[in-house]
Amino acid sequence: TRRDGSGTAVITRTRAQTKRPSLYRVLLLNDDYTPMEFVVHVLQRFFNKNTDEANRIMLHVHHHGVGECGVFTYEVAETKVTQVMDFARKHQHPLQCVMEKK
Ligand code: TYC
Repeated sequence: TRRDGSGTAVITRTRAQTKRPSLYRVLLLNDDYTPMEFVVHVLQRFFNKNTDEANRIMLHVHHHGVGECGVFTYEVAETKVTQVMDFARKHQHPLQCVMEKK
């Protein structure tokens, strides 16, 4: 126990190791209407994928229904989902982006 600047008692406990943050997958979902080029652009713009990787992920989603764009901490994953959903809505595409705990 120590006292802080105002004299308040502060109790701290030691821990064996600091906890690593939980990780979340950000996923794109397939639909019948969003243009393939738009999905490729999203992967390049928000997930920093090169042209080849963006096309590979887009085609994976197109054929399998869902695919991984990246793995992030909670706040970063949440920000990516919001950015993609806002961008899709702005362009009037039904593209869906979601996150799931790893
Ligand atoms: N299925 C869409 C089409 O044929 C392309 C598409 C791919 C849409 C991936 C969404 O997450 C998606 N135009």
